[in-house]
Amino acid sequence: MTDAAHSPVPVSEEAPIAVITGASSGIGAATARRLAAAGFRVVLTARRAERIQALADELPGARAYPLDVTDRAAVDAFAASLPSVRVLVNNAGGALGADPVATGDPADWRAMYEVNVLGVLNVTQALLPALTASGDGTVVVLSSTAGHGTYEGGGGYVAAKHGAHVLAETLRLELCGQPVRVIEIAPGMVKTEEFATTRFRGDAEKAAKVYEGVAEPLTADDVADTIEWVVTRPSHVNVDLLVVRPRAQASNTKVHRER
Ligand code: 8X3
Repeated sequence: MTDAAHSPVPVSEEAPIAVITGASSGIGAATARRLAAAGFRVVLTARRAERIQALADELPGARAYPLDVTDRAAVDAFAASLPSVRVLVNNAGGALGADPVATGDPADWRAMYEVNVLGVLNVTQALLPALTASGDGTVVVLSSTAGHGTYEGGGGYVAAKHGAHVLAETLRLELCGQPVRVIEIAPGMVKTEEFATTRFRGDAEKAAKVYEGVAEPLTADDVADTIEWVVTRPSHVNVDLLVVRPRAQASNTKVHRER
């Protein structure tokens, strides 16, 4: 990134800490870049250590911490390593398969629930004391438009993202009166290097079909832009839910494709 919005700014030792999960690629990596440029000390977590270290090396004041958000003991150890936390961006997640409910693999459903729901629960629970102690905490949950409506073949991903949505809504109610806001971002079609490829287990042809003929799917940076915006609103402003889709996508099932 070389434009003014992304040019590095010096980060002081006192700069607030923003933790980003799933920061090794896509929306997580783009968010790390944006929040670092906005003056946060970013802590990048993901399972792939080399990737987050390489990105942390690029960003002033950044730190990488290899982490599997589904491993609660590891998440607790991570939380204990942080001196303070102002912002948590729960971005780690993903889809596995696009099978009908009738034939979907329960192991896929379980894995998606683990990362998209229990992963958010683990990290949020572990960091909540520090977020509250900051006196001005922000929890961001990256759900999906799949958390607000269904589609054929959505299967376990739709179910899990509904879980993430409900977790965010419930937490907001429960924290009302405390200095922590809970923000949900629900992106629609975002073309990242890995989301669809992972969903279709490396089948590049199937992955490409997701975006076929769509003039401009959202980019990871489009979503990171919304995350930067919600996080940098004044503390009393809570953007409960932000749904963002490309112009060519009017709903989960209505997408304009140019032939
Ligand atoms: C991704 C959106 O439409 O692939 O979270 O479920 S969709």
